[in-house]
Amino acid sequence: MTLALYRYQLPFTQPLTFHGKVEVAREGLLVRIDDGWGEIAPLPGFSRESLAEAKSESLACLAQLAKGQTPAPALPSVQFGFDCARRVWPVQTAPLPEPYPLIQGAPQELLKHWKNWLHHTPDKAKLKVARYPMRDELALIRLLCDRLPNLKLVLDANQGWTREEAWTFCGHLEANRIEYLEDLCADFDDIAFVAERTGMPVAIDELLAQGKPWQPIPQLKALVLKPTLLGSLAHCEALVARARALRLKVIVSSCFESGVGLNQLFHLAGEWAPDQAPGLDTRRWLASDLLGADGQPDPACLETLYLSD
Ligand code: OSB
Ligand code: MG
Repeated sequence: MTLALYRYQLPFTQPLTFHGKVEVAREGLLVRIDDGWGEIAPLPGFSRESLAEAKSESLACLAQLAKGQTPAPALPSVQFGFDCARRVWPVQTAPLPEPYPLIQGAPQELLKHWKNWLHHTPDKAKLKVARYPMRDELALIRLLCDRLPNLKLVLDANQGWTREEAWTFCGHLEANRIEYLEDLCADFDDIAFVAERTGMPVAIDELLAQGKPWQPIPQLKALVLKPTLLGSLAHCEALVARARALRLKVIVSSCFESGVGLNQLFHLAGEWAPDQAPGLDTRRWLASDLLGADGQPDPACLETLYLSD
């Protein structure tokens, strides 16, 4: 049995902010179990575990595997990586819709240079909100909606608003131009309060990963699933089943994983939500990848932390 753990670091194309933390590169781990690979990459600001904690739990799990035991990791990113490495991946059949683009940057800059990027924007795109002054964010939304009449926007507040702020912001939006608003506030009660009063379609993402309570309300349209944060594939699959029963959309979404994790997320999106454009446009923000020409992780990009035999 081949068992291995590697570390990687991939620079971002520009510094990105995760819950106030500015990061210039993505760091993570790859686990190998025979010919199966998995990615373990806690996202600073989003994951509760650090990379160091994920590394020590991964090493402990590999030691158990080496002894013929079955490891049961507790950290979400480690659960996801080990589940992927041990999974039998069925051959993908149906094509998946293209990921919708993730537009990043300061509204003032995006507004200044709109001619360079706006015409590349398809009918669904995602914008982060609750980061800059509300009037700048609203000006950018107005530009997008005016110039692209077929566009529907996904707006993600990353729990950044109080219910009053969310209510004020939503008062300036046209519900029919909004695909949904992700994580308006930190608690579902506040999201429901705003959604019920403004009629805005909403979705939950981080709230699910945090294990916070939620209920179906008529304005709830989608569950956004980030397996790196949610953990085991069984947990993700239970949420997919819940979404199906409630007729909610499932959006499989990434946490800036490398090509290894992203390809697996594409695969999972094809199985769990074949008709939905996935939230996998994070690849564009990584300056390089770990995959060689053969589609396998390139050893030259990896630092070996553990290798059996
Ligand atoms: O807020 O949904 C988020 C990526 C990393 C951390 C948080 C988020 C994201 C994304 C991924 O937005 C892309 C997507 O969901 O479309
Ligand atoms: Mg989100």
